[in-house]
Amino acid sequence: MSQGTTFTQYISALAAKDSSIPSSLLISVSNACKLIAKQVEQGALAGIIGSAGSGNVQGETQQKLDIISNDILLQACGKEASLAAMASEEMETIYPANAQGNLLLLFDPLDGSSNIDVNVSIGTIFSILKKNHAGPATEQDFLQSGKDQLAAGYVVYGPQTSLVYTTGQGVHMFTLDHETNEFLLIKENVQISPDTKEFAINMSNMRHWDQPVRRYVDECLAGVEGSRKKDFNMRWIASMVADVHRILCRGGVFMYPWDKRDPSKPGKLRLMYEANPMSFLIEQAGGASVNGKERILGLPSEKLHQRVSVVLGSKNEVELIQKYHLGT
Ligand code: AHM
Ligand code: MG
Repeated sequence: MSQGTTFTQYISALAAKDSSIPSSLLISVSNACKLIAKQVEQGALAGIIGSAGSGNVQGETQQKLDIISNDILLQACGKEASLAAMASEEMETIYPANAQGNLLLLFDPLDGSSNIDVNVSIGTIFSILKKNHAGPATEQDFLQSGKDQLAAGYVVYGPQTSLVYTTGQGVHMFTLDHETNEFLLIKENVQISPDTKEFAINMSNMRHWDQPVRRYVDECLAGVEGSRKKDFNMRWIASMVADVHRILCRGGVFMYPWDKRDPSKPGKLRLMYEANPMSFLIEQAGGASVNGKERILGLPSEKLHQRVSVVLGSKNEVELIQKYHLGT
């Protein structure tokens, strides 16, 4: 479709040919994100900066904007007839919508919370699943493997507000036009280059990493003099949405691996509403996404707020890191 097509037109045209595309829910999510974008832009002027003084189920301090964004998504999507229930990083258990609905929506309403107060890019991540039975949804219905997602995407609130999504038919990017308040198509079928000279990881955790991650990063740092024979650059935004957006735009590898700070935790990031949707996008764009040894989209999901180690991005780089983990 031509540049400038609105997200609503784009998704409606696809749904006219393929009824499995959850077009109405996707449009509701995009509308909620426009409202969140307004709050983000206003910042202190809207009184949204700072801690809410509460904690979420993961024991993390909630920011005002975490709660505001969560409420906006619940409100905007709750009216959607096709939606049975929602689950969020900010809610302990599921939030019922319409018992007759056959879709499930998961989201991280405001990813990169530590960047809200300092005016750095943040985002909303979402994933849509099918409910596989009649009657009200249960938490168990959400525990599906990532490969069964119907749709996934994110909105990044940065210098531009951009929406990126997939329904398993490529990855498409839209940017919010403030004149018309519409997301307009800027790029179809985004592809990630298989090779890269850029990696993203929180280096302050280096002493806690496992050997395969250390080996990979040490080799990147050795540059042209080392075994990789090329210099690498490093970026870490501390907003997964912004780091993944950069990788979709110009390649790279993102890692939030397991580390020894809390050995019982499989990782920091959450499988259901962070790693799964991002892995769907990355694979659809020709990249790869693993937890170290295994493909993230193939992992069984055991609980709503399950954590996972994440290595994703340019295919050849991710495969090399996977090889180091497998010891092959
Ligand atoms: P959040 O959902 O509470 O914002 O946490 C997830 C974020 C990711 O966006 C980002 O990659 C990571 O946490 C940054 O963590 P750290 O501050 O440990 O570098
Ligand atoms: Mg998050």
